[in-house]
This record gives sequence, structure tokens and C-alpha cells, in this order.
Amino acid sequence: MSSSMAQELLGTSFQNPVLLAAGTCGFGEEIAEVVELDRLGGLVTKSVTLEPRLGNPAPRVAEFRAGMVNSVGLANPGAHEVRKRKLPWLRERMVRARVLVSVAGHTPDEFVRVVEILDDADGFQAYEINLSCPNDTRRGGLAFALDPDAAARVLEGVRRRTERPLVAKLAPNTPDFGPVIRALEGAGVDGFTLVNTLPGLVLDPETGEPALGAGAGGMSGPAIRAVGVHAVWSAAAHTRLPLLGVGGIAEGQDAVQYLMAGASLVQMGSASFWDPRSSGRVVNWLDAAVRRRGLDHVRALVGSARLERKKPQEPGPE
Ligand code: RRO
Repeated sequence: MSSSMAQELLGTSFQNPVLLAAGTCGFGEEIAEVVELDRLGGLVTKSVTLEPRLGNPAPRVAEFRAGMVNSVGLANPGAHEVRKRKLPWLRERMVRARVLVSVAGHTPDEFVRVVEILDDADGFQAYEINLSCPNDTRRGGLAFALDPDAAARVLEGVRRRTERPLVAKLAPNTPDFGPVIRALEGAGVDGFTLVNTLPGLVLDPETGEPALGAGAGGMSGPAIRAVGVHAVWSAAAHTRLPLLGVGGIAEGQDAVQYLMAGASLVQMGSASFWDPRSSGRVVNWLDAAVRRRGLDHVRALVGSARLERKKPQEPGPE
């Protein structure tokens, strides 16, 4: 792979800008036979909570024409087991690719305790702080990312416990990214991932039963691509910190839109469920696109959208 694909951010070098998204690749081991993980920029682990969680009732995923919904319910083996069994595997196998550990919790203190358990272990470079799980009903369905003060409390707590880079994963269903971005910048965040899944509900049109065991879920896939690209572009107006774009990327043409909107890295989720080779194809496509367009480096694409932040038209004089 050419060096023109490498991206330097979050205190490390990503060999290319394509990562696998949290919740779609387990802890790497689960998909290592079907995806050439060490050719990618990296992966984000399934969100880790303090205690092991079995997750929500089946079915946990359901497809519909434009994408899929999930309500996995944070199933994961818990922070101690991740430290003991998952991180050593990642340390051994992810030689060139980078690892972000996704952290989740019901309270700010739970995030902090996960970080305390993992922080001095090897096998990862940064945390993705998941402030936007749509399937966590314990906070009345309100994701931390939709409440800037609550989001900042999580980040402040974690920031005090670690020197590793912290990327905050935000929710798509917000009218304005400005307040949460400002609150998290004040709390010491190092970057943002946009976006988590969008709350969605798929019903059986005959019976009225939900397609998911838990009822509603988080929607992903092609249906949310334009939402994600717009979120990155909107966030870029509020921050100079690096942005990681995710939502509906299946092809190089999708990834490049996120880069143009301002993302330095992209993450792939649903598409790699459907086709485990899609992430490798996106890496190859971007590499070829950089050369075909006569660019020195993939970073020339970042923020290159030809889109003015136009003001609404005012009525002119009669
Ligand atoms: O586990 C899940 O159900 C889940 C999580 Br933590 C998340 O952040 N986003 C999502 O769509 N599902």
C-alpha cells in the first residue's frame, strides 16, 4: 500500500483511513478468518462495559430494504475479560492496523471504571467513548451525546484517568452538534466519531410485531449515509479536532464523500456484515482514486467538498 494513504492523528499513524466500526467486528478475533484485518487502518472494538452483558432478546438484527436495525443491547464480556483475553489477541495480531477500544456505561462512573481496568494494558492506541448507544433505555432513552452536560461529565471523568486519546462517538439525531462539541472540547476530548445508528422501528405489517426482540433499535446501512455525511460536514463547522465518519459506507464512492465532508478516517459497519471483503475493496478504491485524481496524498480529499455554508436568501427590494 502506498504511503500516500497514511493518516497521522490521535498520536498515531493509520496506514490507511479505513477502519471497522464498533459493534460490527467484535474484538477482531471473531472475523479474522474472513477479513484481512492487518491491511486496514484499524478497528474499533465492540463497546466494553464494566460487567459482562448478555444483551437483548433475539432477534438482535433485522434487515430491511435500505439497511438494517439492531438492538444488541451492549452484549460483551466485560472489562476484566477484555483485558485478559481480547487485548492480548489484538496486540499479537494487529501489527500495522490500529485499535480503538469502545467504552460504554450507564453512568459516568462506569465509563471511568472501564478505563481504569484497561488503561495500562497493551493492544490498543485510543478509546472511542460511546456516548450514543440508541438501545440503552436506562437513561430514559436519552443518549449522553444528546445532553451536553452529561456527555461532558463522562469525558471529564475519563480524561482524569487516562492520557490515551479520547474520541467521542456522537448520535445523529441532534438538531445542532455545536453544544455537545463545545462541551466535550472543554472536557478534553481529542476527536469525534459521527455517527452512531439512528433510532428506528421495523414492524411486521401483518402482525404489528417488531422485527427485533427488543422492539425498537438503531438503524444503519445505506439509509443513513447522507445523514452521516451531513453530520460530519456540520460538525466540521464547530471543531478543528479530527473527525471519524461512519454510516452506510459500502463502496469507495461512499467513503470519499465522508472524507470530502471533513472526516480524516472512515469506519465501515453494516456493509462488512453483508460482504466481509468490502473494507479491503474500499482501501483499494481510495488508493487508486488518489492516484487517478493526481493527488499527492489522501489527506488532499479531506474537507474538499465544494459546498459553501450558504446563508438563506433574504427577500430583495421590490
Ligand atoms: O449494543 C448495541 O445494541 C448498540 C450499541 Br452499544 C451502539 O452504540 N449502537 C447500536 O446501534 N447498537
